[in-house]
Amino acid sequence: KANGKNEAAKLAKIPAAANPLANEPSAIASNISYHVQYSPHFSPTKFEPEQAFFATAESVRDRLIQQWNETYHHFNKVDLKQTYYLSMEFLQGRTLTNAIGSLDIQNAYADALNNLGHVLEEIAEQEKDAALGNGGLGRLASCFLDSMATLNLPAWGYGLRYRYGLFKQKITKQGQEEVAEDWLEKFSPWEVVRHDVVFPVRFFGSVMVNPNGTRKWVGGEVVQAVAYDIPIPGYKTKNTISLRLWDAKASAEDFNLFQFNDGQYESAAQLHSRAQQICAVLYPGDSTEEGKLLRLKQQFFLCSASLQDMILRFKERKSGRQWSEFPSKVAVQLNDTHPTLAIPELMRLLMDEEGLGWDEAWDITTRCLALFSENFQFTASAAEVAFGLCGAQLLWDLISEKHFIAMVRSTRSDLESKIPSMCILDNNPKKPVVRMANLCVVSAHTVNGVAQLHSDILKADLFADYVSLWPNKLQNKTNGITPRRWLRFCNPELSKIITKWLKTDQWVTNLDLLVGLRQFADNTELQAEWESAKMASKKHLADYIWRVTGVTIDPNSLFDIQVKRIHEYKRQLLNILGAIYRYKKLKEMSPQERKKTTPRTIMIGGKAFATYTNAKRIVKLVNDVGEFVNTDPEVNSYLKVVFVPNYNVSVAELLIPGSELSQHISTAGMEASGTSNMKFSLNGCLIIGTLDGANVEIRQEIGEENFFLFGAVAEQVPKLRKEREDGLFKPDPRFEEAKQFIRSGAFGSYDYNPLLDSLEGNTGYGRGDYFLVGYDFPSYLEAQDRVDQAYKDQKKWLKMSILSTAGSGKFSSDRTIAQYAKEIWNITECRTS
Ligand code: B1H
Repeated sequence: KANGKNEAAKLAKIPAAANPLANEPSAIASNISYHVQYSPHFSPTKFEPEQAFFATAESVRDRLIQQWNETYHHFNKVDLKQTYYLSMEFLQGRTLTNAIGSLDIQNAYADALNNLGHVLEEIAEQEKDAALGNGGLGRLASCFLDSMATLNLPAWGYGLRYRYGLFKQKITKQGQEEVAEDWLEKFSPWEVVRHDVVFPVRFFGSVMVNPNGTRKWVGGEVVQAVAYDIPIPGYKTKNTISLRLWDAKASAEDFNLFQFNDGQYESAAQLHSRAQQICAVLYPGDSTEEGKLLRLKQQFFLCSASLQDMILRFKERKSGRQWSEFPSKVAVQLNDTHPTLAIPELMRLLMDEEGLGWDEAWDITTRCLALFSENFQFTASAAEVAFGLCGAQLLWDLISEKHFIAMVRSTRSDLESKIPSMCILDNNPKKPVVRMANLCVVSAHTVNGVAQLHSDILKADLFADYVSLWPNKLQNKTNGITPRRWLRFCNPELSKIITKWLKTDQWVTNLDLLVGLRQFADNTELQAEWESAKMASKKHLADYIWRVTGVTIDPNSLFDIQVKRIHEYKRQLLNILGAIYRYKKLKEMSPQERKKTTPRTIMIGGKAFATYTNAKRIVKLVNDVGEFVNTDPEVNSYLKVVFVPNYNVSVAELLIPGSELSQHISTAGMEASGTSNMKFSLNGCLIIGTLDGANVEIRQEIGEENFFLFGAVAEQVPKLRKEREDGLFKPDPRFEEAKQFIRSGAFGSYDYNPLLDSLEGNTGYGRGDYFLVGYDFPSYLEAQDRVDQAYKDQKKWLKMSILSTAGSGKFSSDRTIAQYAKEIWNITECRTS
């Protein structure tokens, strides 16, 4: 441990390195010492872990900047087609370990820090997660950036620099409490502000049409978008790409000095404070009209600034080029429908700022854009956004769907009756709305789902009419995860074993090589090593759980984990009802019988959206069940239930290596893909799950016998819901027993009735059990019995675990991104040598 003051005094005596960017521990130590002294952010007397973290990060950044700038110049010079990935979310997590791992200088940094009296792992834990996202959608964006960099692809990410990312979850007696998390409270050592990259973004105002037909959008509110870049290093390659995050700022002229001097301080700074609202928080509540408008402003801000930046780069890279070249230089990928306003904004920029005609602008726009759709529900009103930002007439002109209608009529008269539902605009004269999903499908050259099942459902249901119009527009690209963060760096013990048995570490960038582990799945030596790595991770996790919850868990019990956003369709309720049933059965057993059971530790973690009441009730229930079960001395050595607070990327990095079973138990047909299922499986964790999202493909890859399957399949779901509605469903007595136990007040005085009512049929207070928890409960319990049996045979379990890892090669985001690059974006490698 560093002794703050003395260490700081010693730093000044470390000699300057001849080459501060050399990767020897002594040069690194002197570089760190340099930053403590000459990039000071703290008093000069301290060199405690926090100060050491910032100085270490700055020294890593020096190394990154060098190759980052080279990549920047190289992309400019070679001028290949480049992909721009627009996303409202990026869930980056921590950067330090990932960066030094990618630069392949972990050991040198560990030694350098040791010499300075610190331990690398402890220093890394000082870093705050950059949580500019919610869950899977945002983490996918971050995994994709990692793969784009590693595959040396000319590609960039664009997002927003939210000051408060996702809230910090505190668990109190009331359940979940949200606290703003200020990842920029001190500063982020990774971001670089580009004072020269600033674009105006206009909101509201009006449209002036000149006599010659050209338009000018004037007035309204103009906010400056300022670029902040974060380097994204590829793994063991020089290529380092950018995540460009926009911050919103009013200009000095917008500060009303006259009003200020008149004592009207608030109105003087009104435009400044309005600008600041835009990037204040990720997902501001949208139950009010103001909230809806703010979200839309955020989306437009991202789209407008990013497109202006792309256009400028297109012009700067080569002067005097033709607009027709634009689609061969620029590919824009929209992450879900949130950045849909990129479509009318690109049209506007091309027509009104660059003077192109509608047809040419439309041709360019549609050839650049691709989208992947995440959501099944977006035809509903939630995705229909009222006009407003730039005036109905302007939007109407830009996306002018008379072209679309004319095209359908002239080529497919059989679709005439479908036109009203396929149109972009809902022609309601009182309150016209844009159907974002339709706008995307009509405008993008490709739309893809994120797992095979999801893509099939999109084609069969939501987009069926478009499929018949454009048979090749809809594609599938099954999601993936980066093996760097999600195995190599978060689970170094297991990684070492894999490298030893495969006799190469090439699997880190070619994950298909993992299949080579299959031939050793029965090997007792490998099994012993596998078991001891898992045990080490479980102990590490048990220690963490004790620190954050005060609950002691037994590393010899089966570690069973469900971590993801809390949502009714993800069915954490099914999990907890199963736990309650398990508790009741344990209670009924004799001590001898109990001894024969498989001890379990059930861990559940995740955040509930602040206004999603039922999700918050689920959080409260899990906590209450935990408190009850964990303090029952008869049972608590056979069952523990733990709610893991504040689930985020860095907590996931601890949980996943220590997991043995994980639950991916959504109602079939409702989870677009899921990506944590891939992370768990890659780390040798077995899955209990439904045939939903990417589970289907994971099960295919790792083998049916290694997957604990249960539950209804997607095609059955509508019929089962109908039966539930018609009162034809007879619930299993075990389901009734578990619910009854909650109703009895066993878990305290909190009113769980509204939650339980959601599980009843449509009669009385019942709300129909839309997510079919009751229907799937018996088969879930049976699958859990199979888990308990399998765990008793550790040799068999270890084999299944090895086969899970061995079969996870397909789920590398390198594979996903290579497919996007080839089949959608049409971009090729651009390696910086
Ligand atoms: C996913 C979202 C999402 N899809 C809107 N869509 C949100 C949409 O607060 N909002 O407004 C928040 C999130 N999130 C997830 O994307 C899917 O549910 C997962 O199944 C999928 O694996 C993931 C990545 O594709």
